[in-house]
Amino acid sequence: MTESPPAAAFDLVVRNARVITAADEMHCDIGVKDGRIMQMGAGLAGGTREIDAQGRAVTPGGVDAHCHLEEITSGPVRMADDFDTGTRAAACGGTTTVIPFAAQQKGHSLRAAVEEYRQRAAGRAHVDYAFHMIVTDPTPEVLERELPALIAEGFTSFKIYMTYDALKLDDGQILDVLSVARAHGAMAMVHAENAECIAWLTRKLEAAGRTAPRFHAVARPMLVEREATHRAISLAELVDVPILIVHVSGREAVEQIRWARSKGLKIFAETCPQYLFLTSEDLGLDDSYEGAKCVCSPPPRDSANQEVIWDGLNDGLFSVFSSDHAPFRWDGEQGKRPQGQEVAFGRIPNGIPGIETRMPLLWSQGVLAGRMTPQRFVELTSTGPAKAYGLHPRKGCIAIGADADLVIWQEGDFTLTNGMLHHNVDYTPYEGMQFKAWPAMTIARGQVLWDGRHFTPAPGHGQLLACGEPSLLAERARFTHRYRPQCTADDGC
Ligand code: DUC
Ligand code: ZN
Ligand code: ZN
Repeated sequence: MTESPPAAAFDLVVRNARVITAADEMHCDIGVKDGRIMQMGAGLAGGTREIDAQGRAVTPGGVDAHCHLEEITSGPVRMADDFDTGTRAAACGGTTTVIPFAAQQKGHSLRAAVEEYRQRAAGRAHVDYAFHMIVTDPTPEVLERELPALIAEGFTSFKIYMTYDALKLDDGQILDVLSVARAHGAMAMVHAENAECIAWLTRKLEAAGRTAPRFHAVARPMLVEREATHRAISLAELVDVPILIVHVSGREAVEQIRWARSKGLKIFAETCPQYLFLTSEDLGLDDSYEGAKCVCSPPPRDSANQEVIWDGLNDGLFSVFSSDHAPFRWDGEQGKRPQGQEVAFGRIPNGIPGIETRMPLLWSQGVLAGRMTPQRFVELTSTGPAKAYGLHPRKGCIAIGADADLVIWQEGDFTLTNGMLHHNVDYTPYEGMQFKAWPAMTIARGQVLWDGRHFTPAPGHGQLLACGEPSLLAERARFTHRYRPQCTADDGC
């Protein structure tokens, strides 16, 4: 009788890894069983699959906590990436968890938006995903029933807009939704730009015939972001709730956030690659339409502001570094040239692709260029977002019990072209940029999705994650009033 070989101790062992976490660095093997990290140490027992990391850096898989996939848009415009192509690109760039947005349509229910978005994603995503909600119509039904129930079900963050007609809330509505965040333990993300100032400037510029893409940045100067950031901070202080200001672009908003923190307010912040690697000059120096490729909001600023963002990334101002991937194609009817037309800047779809380049850009130009420690890189791209949105410690760390979401980094200089990318967009704003590294391998819950050359599709491998209470909320803001009208006797404040 022949004996069958002993079962391997692990499904996968990654050997000889230079493991980098938000706090530490260690050389060890990582043993994976049933999609989770089961053991870490030297000389682990065998795995069904063995991967030799050869001493290369291994970081937690990225958590891209701000990306737009298959979101409903107005008019003829459509987002180019869905849950299939968007999560494929994410995986090839080292991201193993994405958090896109289930957007409420004004006049419709928030619950319906979440359910519809759940259907769109089901069985299609290659990496795990959670949803933020976008609250555009805070009716009593939404405030009193839908939002509390959805938060309890694991949708513990939502975005509110201070601009865009189809999305924006007024100050009273913002106070209402922030009160729900406080009472039920959700993280409110704020898009802070002053809608009236933008509308007024846009009218003036268009009346003067200044309609080229570069005037997008003129219509959204830093003061409109500064004013709205200050207002959002004040509204959060009034309600006594932490908030997270998304896609902070430069000095003026940064100053407001530093001021708020100096008062002890719990104001968190996110920034994105476009504020490190693009400037307003990328929107055009003349009236060429090419600059539409880099139209996003807030717009990229200048090189001095890029330095302010680098400082904030390194000194702890920012907790989260996201892509704000908002994919619109260049060619065709549904993207940057709606119905094939070059349109005035105010009608150019806002957003740029970046889900795949987010991690390699920051690893190349931050860590390998000596501008950021590898630990800070992990904090910003993985651990911080997982903590901000209630996914830690399952996501965002390399630790026993965590999901086996891993990136093995390969160093090597190359020039990026869009043809190397896996999104469904026909351009990248980073065309021609020098990179120093790219993921040699991306592993999502123990499964190799990207091996440095090939993507192995795994539709349905990505699962919808229920988020817990964001751990960043654990520290409450300081109380500002003895009498707080938002409190009722039984809401625990
Ligand atoms: N700005 C946003 O607020 N969302 C999508 C993309 C953008 O540029
Ligand atoms: Zn936004
Ligand atoms: Zn966005």
